[in-house]
Amino acid sequence: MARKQRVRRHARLKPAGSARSVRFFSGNLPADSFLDDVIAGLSLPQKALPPKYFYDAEGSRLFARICRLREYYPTRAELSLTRRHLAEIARFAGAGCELIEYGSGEGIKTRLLIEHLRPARYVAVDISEAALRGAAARLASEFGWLPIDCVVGDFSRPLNLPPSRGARSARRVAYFPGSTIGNLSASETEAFLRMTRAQVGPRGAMMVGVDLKKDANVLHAAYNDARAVTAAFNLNLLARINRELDGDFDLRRFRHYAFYNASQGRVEMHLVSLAAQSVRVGRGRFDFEPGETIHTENSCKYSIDEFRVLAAQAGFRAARVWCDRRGQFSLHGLSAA
Ligand code: AVJ
Repeated sequence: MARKQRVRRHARLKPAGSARSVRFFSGNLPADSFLDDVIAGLSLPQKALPPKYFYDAEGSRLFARICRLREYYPTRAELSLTRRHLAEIARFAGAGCELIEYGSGEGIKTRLLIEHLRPARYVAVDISEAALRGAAARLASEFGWLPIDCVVGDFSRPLNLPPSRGARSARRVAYFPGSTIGNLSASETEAFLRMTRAQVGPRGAMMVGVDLKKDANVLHAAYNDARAVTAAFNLNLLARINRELDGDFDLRRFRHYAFYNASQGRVEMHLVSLAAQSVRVGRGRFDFEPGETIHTENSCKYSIDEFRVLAAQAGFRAARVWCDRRGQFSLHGLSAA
C-alpha cells in the first residue's frame, strides 16, 4: 500500500518570504484528485474535465494574460464597477470585517477593497499555491498592518477556514469576484452559496461578481481572442495532464472551440479532436473520434434577476447590486440574514 498521503487539515505550510503577517495552510486537496478526476471525466460519454485544473503555474500565467486582452471585458468591467461604487461596497461589507476571498488571482480589486475596508484579517483561498504566494507577498508588502491567511484548497468542496487570530471574531464577509461562480452549474452554485452562508454565519455577508448576459458577439470575441491566448489556456490543460499524469496528448491534434450556448445562458469551451486518435493517461486509454470534444469549461452568464433567484434559493438575501457603467458586469451584495 502506498504511504498515507492525506493532507492534514490546516497543516501549516512554509512561510512566504519574510512577511511575518502571512500564514499558509493546506486545505482540502487530496494528493491524487487530479488523476482521478481526469480518468473519470475522460470516461464520460461527453468527455469533460473540471476547469479548476486550468490553474497550474502556467495556466495561472495564461489566465493573467487573458485578463489583459482587449476582447476580455470582464476583468476591466469589474474593476471599473469596483472603483465606481467603492465607498458603497465598503460600507456594505463593513470596516473591520474579516474578508475571505475565493480564487484570489492577481488581486487588483482586492487591493482597492482592502485599502478602503481596512479588514481585521484577509483570508485567501485558492487552488494554486503559486498564485497565492505571489498575491500574498504583494499584499503583505503593501499592507504591513494586515494579517493574511492563505488556504491552498478547492473551494468547490467543504473547506474549514483557519480560526480567527483575535480574541473576538469579526463579522465575516466572503468575496468571490471575477465571475468564477460562472464555472458552476445551477445546483453547484446553490451548494456553494449554502456552504459559504454557513461559513460566514448569521451576521455575515457575501459579495459575488457575476458576468451579465449580453450580445453573443461580445461573448464570442472574449473567448476567441485574436492572439489565441484563450486557446493556449484551454490547451494547457492537456499539456498539464502530459506533464503531471504521464499523458501523451498530441496538442497539435486538438483545437480550442468556444461558443455561446444561448439556451443554457453560458459560454462553453471545448477541445476538439482533429482526428481519430487514442490517448493514454497513466494506465488509462481513451479513444477519440474525429470532431469529438472534451468539454473543459462553462462560463454562465446571468441577468441580475436570475442571479437573485439563485442567491435566494441558497438562503441569502440579495441586498445590493452594483454594475459598471456599460452594464457588462455585476457585483451582488448578499446578506446571510
Ligand atoms: C475565471 C472562470 C471567470 O469564465 O471567463 C477566461 C475563465 N476561461 N477565458 C471565465 C476563462 C476562458 C473565466 N473565469
